[in-house]
Amino acid sequence: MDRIITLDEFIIKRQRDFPYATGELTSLLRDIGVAAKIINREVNKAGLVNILGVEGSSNVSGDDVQKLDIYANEKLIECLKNSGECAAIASEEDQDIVLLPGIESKEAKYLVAFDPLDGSSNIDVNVSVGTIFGIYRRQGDLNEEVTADDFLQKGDALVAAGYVLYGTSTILVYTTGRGVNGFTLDPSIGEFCLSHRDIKIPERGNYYSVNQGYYLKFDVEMRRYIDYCSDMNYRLRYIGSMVSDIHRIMFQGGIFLYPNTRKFPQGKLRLLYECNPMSMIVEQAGGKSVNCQLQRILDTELHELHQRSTIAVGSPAMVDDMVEFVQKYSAITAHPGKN
Ligand code: AHM
Ligand code: MG
Repeated sequence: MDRIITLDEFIIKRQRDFPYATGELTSLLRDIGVAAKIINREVNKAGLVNILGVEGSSNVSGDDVQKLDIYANEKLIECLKNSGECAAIASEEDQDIVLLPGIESKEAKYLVAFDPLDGSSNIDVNVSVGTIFGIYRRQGDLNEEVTADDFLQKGDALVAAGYVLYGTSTILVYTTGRGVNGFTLDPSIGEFCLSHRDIKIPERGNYYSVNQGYYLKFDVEMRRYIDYCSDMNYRLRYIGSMVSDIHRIMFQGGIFLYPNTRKFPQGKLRLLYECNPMSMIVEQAGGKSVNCQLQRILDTELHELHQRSTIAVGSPAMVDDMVEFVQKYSAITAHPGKN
């Protein structure tokens, strides 16, 4: 049996790989690991909601019951205050950024953006959900108050990114730009243990993941590509939780798509705390991630905190196929007589 390596031990070991690292990022990642354990505990109790009380009511102990995504949001913020390394957060649950109090004489260098509970509508029916996070370095003068503009950095500026999948088991996957590693929570000892070292996404796979119910609302070139996936006998899997759908693709290969629809002309998913962190992880595992304008997600300019984006992400050869399709059919649509 291999020796158990816990998340904390791994993070500290990795810090030594960076000669000038001061431990700040290490502390931040550990804060997030703690929050993930607390959120996991609560997610696992979700099925007991009828016994413990429904949101907006009081439970049997007389405590107010919160919606889980709000709970997850609060826990992440609380845990990120621990080390004092995070100056501010941006979250799907908060319209504006939230400034975190500093710790004496410390200048917090990092900003954390997250979706505390992605796919939260799955909770009610016992289907997996996730947390997504991205860590950015503050630009400019650290003595000045953080503003929302400080978060408007391209995904390429991410220092670290990760997700936690609360599934049949709970797994935390993260990257600091030197490969991707996964840690499974052992509930008996309450530790995330290294279970998936240096994850590499397969070049191709047999899965495509898209809400095919919106087929008629997609652009024609995207419809043609989806027809191609079906012709190729790729298997359709769509959980409705981006973290879960992409996690499958990380190990078995495939492509995840959330194109523009009539309802969401810019796409539905958010660039800062959904598309960018997931794209960094996939790219670090050898995959690709572009939007439906075929621009690399991590190169996309950010103009507002909750900016939406389309996305096609996954196995590199499959993203390339998709790009080729879109180029070919856009040309046909633009010049119908020429083909
Ligand atoms: P959420 O952050 O509000 O939970 O929404 C994001 C989720 C993704 O996890 C998932 O891929 C997508 O929304 C599902 O949307 P749809 O139901 O339109 O297919
Ligand atoms: Mg989300």
